Amino acid sequence: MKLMIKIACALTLLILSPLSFAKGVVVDDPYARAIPPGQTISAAFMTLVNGSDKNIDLVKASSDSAKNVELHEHIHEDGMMKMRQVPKISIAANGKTELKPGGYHIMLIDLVKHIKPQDIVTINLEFSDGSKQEIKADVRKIMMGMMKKKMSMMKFKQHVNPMPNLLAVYKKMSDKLDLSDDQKSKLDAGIKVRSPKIKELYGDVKSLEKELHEITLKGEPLNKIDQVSDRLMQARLAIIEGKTDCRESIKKVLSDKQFQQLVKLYRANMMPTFNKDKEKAAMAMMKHTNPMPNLMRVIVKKGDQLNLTEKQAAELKKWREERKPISKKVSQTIAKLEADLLEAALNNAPIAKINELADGITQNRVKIIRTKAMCRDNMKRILDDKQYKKVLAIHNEKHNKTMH
Ligand SMILES: [Cu+2]
Repeated sequence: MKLMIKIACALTLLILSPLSFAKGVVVDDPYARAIPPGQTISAAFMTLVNGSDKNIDLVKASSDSAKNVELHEHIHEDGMMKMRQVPKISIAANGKTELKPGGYHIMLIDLVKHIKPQDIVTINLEFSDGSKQEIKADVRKIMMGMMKKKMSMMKFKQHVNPMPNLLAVYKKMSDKLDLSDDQKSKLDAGIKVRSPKIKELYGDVKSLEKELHEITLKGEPLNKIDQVSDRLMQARLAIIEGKTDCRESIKKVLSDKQFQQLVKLYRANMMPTFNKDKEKAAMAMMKHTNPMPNLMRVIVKKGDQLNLTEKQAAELKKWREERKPISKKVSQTIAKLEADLLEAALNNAPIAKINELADGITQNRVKIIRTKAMCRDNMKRILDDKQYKKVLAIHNEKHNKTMH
């Protein structure tokens, strides 16, 4: 009898809430942006998946967490990112539409209470097919689209250039330097000449690292990897050289006192910040020092998909345990040398000292690339063809996902 009641209740619930088995749109991973205290506007994001063979529009959103809820999109206008209200957000038949920072979003205006990470915001969605859904968006800390872009550019610059960016101090706080017009125009002229060259070198590093990654996966031999690695080091060295040159010419234009002030401002405002989370910092450092694909990670994380024999598993484990501390140490050495280089450049060390440190960095960077290339070959030796191909497939799937 009890069971009957339960079933009856379940049926009533199903009939009362057609949303629970709505065939139309499925909402995936809804979340809202955490906001700083005092702010009353936030936004919600999610992926809308349309499982039907008709186009469906999201036509309305509401929430008891905000007095006013609007559908928005981001657009580029006059070189600026702007957002504006839209009457609907379409989801193509059997397709999906992603609401994400910098794109479509649901704007939560006049929040009735402060929302912070780990809170839940309930949002009601209405679709053009007449269906309605209540979703629970968890509140997360996320960066704005532009901010994210800027941050990733900054990270990339730190990745390529271990030298202090002294000209940034001039660009951002020249009022604190007390420069004459003549000095300013000389610095401006220097920037105009140098900046495109450095930018080009940044681009070279980016494309060479990509090439290195790709040819390693393609199975190119060690000597080919060495060649690309060599070109990569040339580009990296050219950046350090260019930046050293830049420091020298700034010194020529500024008085000693002004230069000291410039260094002081740099130290106070622009020293690169490293991650406080230790594990994340270590991961970031590995990425910073190693442009090669991390195939060993596939073995560690997805080894169960590879049908490894006991012997293979043991061999891989042994190799990994031997190598891991070595890679880690080389990576730490690079980090240390780069920190030394930054200090040397700021402390007005002679060019010979800078070159010495730059050489040390280069040698260790080459060492990491070599080690990783050999790691690939050793893995190929231990695994059979099919298994190795599977490793590549898993790696590529993961890599392509994180690249987008
Ligand atoms: Cu908006």
